[in-house]
Amino acid sequence: MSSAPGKLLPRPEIFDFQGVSMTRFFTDNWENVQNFQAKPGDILVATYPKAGNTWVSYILDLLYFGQTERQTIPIFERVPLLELTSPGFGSGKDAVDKLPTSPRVIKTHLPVQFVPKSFWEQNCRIIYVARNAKDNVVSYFHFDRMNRMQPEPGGWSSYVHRFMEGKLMFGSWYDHVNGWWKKKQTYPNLHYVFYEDLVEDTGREIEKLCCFLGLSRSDEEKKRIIDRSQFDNMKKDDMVNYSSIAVMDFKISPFMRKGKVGDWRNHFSEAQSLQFDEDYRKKMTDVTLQFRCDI
Ligand code: PPS
Repeated sequence: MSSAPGKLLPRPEIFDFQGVSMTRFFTDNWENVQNFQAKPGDILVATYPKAGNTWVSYILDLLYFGQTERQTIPIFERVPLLELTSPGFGSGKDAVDKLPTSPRVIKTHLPVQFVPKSFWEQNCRIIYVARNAKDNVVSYFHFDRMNRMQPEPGGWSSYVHRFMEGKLMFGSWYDHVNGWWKKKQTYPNLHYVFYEDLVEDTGREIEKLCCFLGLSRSDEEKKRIIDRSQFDNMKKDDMVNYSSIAVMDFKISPFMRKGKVGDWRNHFSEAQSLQFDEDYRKKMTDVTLQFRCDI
């Protein structure tokens, strides 16, 4: 997987695709992605963009494969993004097909209705990671500023409005987190994780992951994984910090940016926050799904 050619690409246009805002990098390979053949052991890590996918993917990689020579392979090759296809990156679906590991850990940002049906047919284990809307939109804004494979973000104020309208890549955050939350009611092999819980107590969440995956690891091993997957350690590690991706300009903003809960306070004005909250209450009517914007 070479990253260099991507640097020359113009930023993609965003368009409505079956009711969800998408770019061609995630729709060009649509039929192949929809026909993807999952294996029963596959583990899907699903998130709205910037909700902690890389973190959880890395934890799973460490839980299953430990500190082997795998640690010299970039995380986006160990855990490919299924729906991605671009001249610089090739096809995520092909990359998954070529994965030699068992289980295969697979990344997706697809809303639940777009997940290839073989995942459900094979009863695959799925981990969904959700992050509070305010920190999620902040992280997404900085990502879109630095990543030329994403549509032009424009200014912060208009960006927040487009987030509220569901007009960013992969569509509405509100539909995404709710759609996956509802799926949990009917699909038991889905583990719903909150980014804020991971930040608050990574060890506790790793315990829950082990329980869900039926894994038992020694206390020593779990301590090592907690340490390796800490923000500062991941930020330093070129195999997980995305520093080898040419389309990302870390001078604008690094991939491993802050890793905090509550950074939204440094971005939202009081008026923006009030307007956002009012709109949020109208959209997030399921009282069983609660997020924390501070911990
Ligand atoms: S992507 O591009 O959609 O796959 O991004 P994703 O990995 O889902 O989310 C990136 C944000 O997760 C933060 N992150 C972490 N936070 C805390 N601890 C650890 N270990 C960690 N690893 C990744 C990353 O910094 C991005 O959030 P922001 O707020 O921008 O820092």
